[in-house]
Amino acid sequence: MNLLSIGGSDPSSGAGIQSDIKSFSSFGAYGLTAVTAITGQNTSRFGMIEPVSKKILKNQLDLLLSDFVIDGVKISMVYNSEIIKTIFNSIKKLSCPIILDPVIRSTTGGMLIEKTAISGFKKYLISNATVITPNKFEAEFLTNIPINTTEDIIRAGEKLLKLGTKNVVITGIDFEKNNIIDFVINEKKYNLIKNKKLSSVNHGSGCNYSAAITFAMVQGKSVFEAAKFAQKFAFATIKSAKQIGKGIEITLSKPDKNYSELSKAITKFTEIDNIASAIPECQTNFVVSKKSPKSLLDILGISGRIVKSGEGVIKAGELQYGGSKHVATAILTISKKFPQIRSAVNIKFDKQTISKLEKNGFNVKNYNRTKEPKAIKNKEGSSIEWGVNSAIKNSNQPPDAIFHKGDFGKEAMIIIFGDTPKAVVRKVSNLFSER
Ligand code: PXL
Repeated sequence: MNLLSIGGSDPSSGAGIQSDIKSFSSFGAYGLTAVTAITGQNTSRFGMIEPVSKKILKNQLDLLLSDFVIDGVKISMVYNSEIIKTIFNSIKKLSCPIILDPVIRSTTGGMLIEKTAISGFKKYLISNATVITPNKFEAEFLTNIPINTTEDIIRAGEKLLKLGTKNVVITGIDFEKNNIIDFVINEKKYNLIKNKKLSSVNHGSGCNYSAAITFAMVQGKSVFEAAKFAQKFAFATIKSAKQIGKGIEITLSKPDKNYSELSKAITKFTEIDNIASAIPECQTNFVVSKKSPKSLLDILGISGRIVKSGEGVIKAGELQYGGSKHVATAILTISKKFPQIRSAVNIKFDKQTISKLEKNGFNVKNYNRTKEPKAIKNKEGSSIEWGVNSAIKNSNQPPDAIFHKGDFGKEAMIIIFGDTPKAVVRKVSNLFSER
């Protein structure tokens, strides 16, 4: 997934485009940037701002848009009218989600937009946004509605919707002593998302929030689900904030261990002797899940597959949440009964493999695809759920493997399960290394 951040440079990397690159990579997305302005700032002081010329901004955007598939755009600091129009001219060609973080003022005091640019900001950018994410101050500033009650929030949200944006998320409402509340507002509906208030002054949490909602919207989540994801992410970055300079703390995202664990296991998998013989026609995916997965988007897999290449195998594609459908569905299903099972890989069906698994003392289950009810066969994606459930129905022990022998036009398959990617690759390694 390629995400483009259009905004200002913050040399402290706490906010701005530098922070977005960090956030995007922590989601496994690729971060592109177009700089609108250069700021001089550190963790104590906001210094100068120098907006870039429309010529170089246009050049950055033209070159990016002509080369990369842009899956989502986040716009933050835009500073002046010229920059706003230049951005508008580029993004009007795009059909991906556009998230606008209407930043007005930095925590350390710098103004991030000129007063004279506000009307153009509304006319060209708010009007074209999929979601805008003002905090309380920004919502007040943009609507001239002082926010003291829930009714004020709804009124401010509706006023912003009238400008053309499809959704408004007003963040950081602190009416309650111990909670912080975000309001998701669209078409006369509103929803609240609550979290514990963290009493810390920090640099970057707003940028982290809007980067996260951008990623989640591009994944296809609803605005409400995307806002929940963003609040969780921003909360975690505040919790792991550090005083890196001499002033306020910079928010930090902890690396997602699933990426490194799955990456390592995939490399080990590709190094197993004779592993090419284990790759089925439909190829192989290898997945790991977050704890208690709720949808395929909570399961990290390969956006392509593991494929044969010459005598060996290679990973074709990137690790991505939602990157696998079939193997991830098996995990989603099995984790409801055996929550400790978080990882799986599919390999080619072979009688020898099954007898070896059984000889090694592994718990092997199976299902019969020819017995699959018609209604399930006809429902896209439900075969695996049905199969896995029927395979583990009478089982009190988590399975190490589940297989089926195929059906007309359906390839036979084995899925190897484990608590971690490392455990899964060890099981597979046992099967193939001594053949
Ligand atoms: O947090 C908003 C923000 C966005 N972009 C840049 C910033 C800031 C806050 O300091 O400096 C460049």
